[in-house]
Amino acid sequence: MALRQRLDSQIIIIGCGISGVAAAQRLFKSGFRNVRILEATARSGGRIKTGRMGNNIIEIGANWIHGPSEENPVFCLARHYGLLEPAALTPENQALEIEGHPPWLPNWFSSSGQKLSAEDMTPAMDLFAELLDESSDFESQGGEPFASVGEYIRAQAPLRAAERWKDEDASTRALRLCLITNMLKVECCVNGTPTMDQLGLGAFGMYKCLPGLDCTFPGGYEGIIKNLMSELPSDLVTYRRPVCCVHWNGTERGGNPVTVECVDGERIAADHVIVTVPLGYLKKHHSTLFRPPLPLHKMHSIQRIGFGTNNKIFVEFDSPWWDADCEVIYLVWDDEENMVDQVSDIQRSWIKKMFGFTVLKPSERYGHVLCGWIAGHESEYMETLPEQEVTHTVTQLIRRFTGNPTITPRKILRSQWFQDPWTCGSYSYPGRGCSAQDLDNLREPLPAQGTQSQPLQVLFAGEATHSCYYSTVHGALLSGWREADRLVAHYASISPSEPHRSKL
Ligand code: 6YU
Repeated sequence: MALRQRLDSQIIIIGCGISGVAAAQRLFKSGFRNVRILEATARSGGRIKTGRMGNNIIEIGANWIHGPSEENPVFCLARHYGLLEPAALTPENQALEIEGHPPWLPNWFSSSGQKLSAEDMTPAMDLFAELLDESSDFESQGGEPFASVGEYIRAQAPLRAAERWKDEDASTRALRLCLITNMLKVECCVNGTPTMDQLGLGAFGMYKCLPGLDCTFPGGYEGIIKNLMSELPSDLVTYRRPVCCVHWNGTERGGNPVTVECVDGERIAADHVIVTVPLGYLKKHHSTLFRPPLPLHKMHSIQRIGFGTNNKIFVEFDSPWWDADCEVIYLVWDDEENMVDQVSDIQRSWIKKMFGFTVLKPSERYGHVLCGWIAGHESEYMETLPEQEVTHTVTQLIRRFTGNPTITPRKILRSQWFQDPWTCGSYSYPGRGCSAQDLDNLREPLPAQGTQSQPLQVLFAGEATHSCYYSTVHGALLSGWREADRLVAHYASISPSEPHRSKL
């Protein structure tokens, strides 16, 4: 009986990002047949989005496999499909413990047009890494001296700087504090937070890093989506079909546990719905997306978990102005000793939030292309500007930091994740006061356990629902598998003597 029900159960997945695709894959493998994905846009992949800039493949969304090693399912799938370069597959690469921060070779430039020396900058990089490391420890200590990572670093850095760098001249000490400000902006991008003052200190350590040196997909990240989709039925996904309401608890006529209402008016009956829409979308639309509304504790957690913007600005040059071995460029403003990571006048100074660039490698493949990174409200403002203005501002910035007034980018292309109506930002982070309970609440299915209604009507997947790999592709993928497994376990637990109330 359970097997028959499993085969017949109607399951709708909302969203065709990696979590939705993963859920579908696992359900089909487990014997479910009536599975359908409704996707708002005309494509699969969601925040995995590969684009082109001239002849170059560029990633508009996810960039790296974070921690490519045996425990990372994205790595294992990418290896299985032959999507990675040999260097990424070596045991040495998989064994590297980088704790989320690849050991890239940097160049530093200051706003007065100077190239800064590693000797002057490395002590500040080390101090920052130490403070970030300590910030992760508060999660297991059960208490936090400050509400946010930003406040902790701002309190500790000057004390340690005064002690450690007392023999340095004042200008070197000041410049090192400016670099700490720059590193705070880097972390805004890494964590997808508008300011490190919004990143909860007690929850920061919830994120877990896997071993392995981050790697990219030479043919584009979307390759993993295409390969997964090729193993699924070709009519699985209905594109351009945004969902506007999930009616649960049998509130719609017809007696189905759930009815999914689409923007075009179509109403689809289902036994189970897996919601994979991004947290940014949920924050904006949860009050209309669910009938009856979500339980209060879930709504509060949706508010407490953060969802921020991190955008890329790709810039192509005729020739490089950075060192041949350089992998990352940090732009240090020499008036930013205060360790404040938000600009006060966004309209005039939004560009100050861009920490610098990563270098697209190898140059034989990409030519001379940099990827600028900018997070926060400054990034959201940048999205509203005409491309010409972004180009002008970036050009002025590079000329100022290099002291070379002739450098002219050949082409610029930027992402606009905040304006994307189906994403409303980039990825999630644990906000101030956030705890593991909030992530539990977010992924808790509806109706809550213990009620009399049919169980598992609405399930929740997506990167923001993963307890320790939130904000990543592997976290999203695992969340899709998790919710599919929840349904598999549910049907496996139904015994013939306890008839399940499914009508289908
Ligand atoms: C990673 C990386 N990476 C850069 C940038 C971005 C992200 N991530 P999806 O949104 O994919 O799918 C939902 C679908 O739902 C979508 O198709 C919608 O159209 C659809 N939808 C919405 N509403 C709907 C409706 N009403 N009806 C129907 N459909 C609807 N991750 O592993 N490596 O390098 C980066 C990066 C610019 C924007 C990233 C990266 C995040 C991933 O892209 C993301 O988690 C998953 O793709 C999400 O998949 P999904 O299925 O959940 O949603 C130490 C420490 C600190 C902690 N953090 C460290 C980690 C750092 C993360 N770094 C990321 C960095 C970059 C550069």
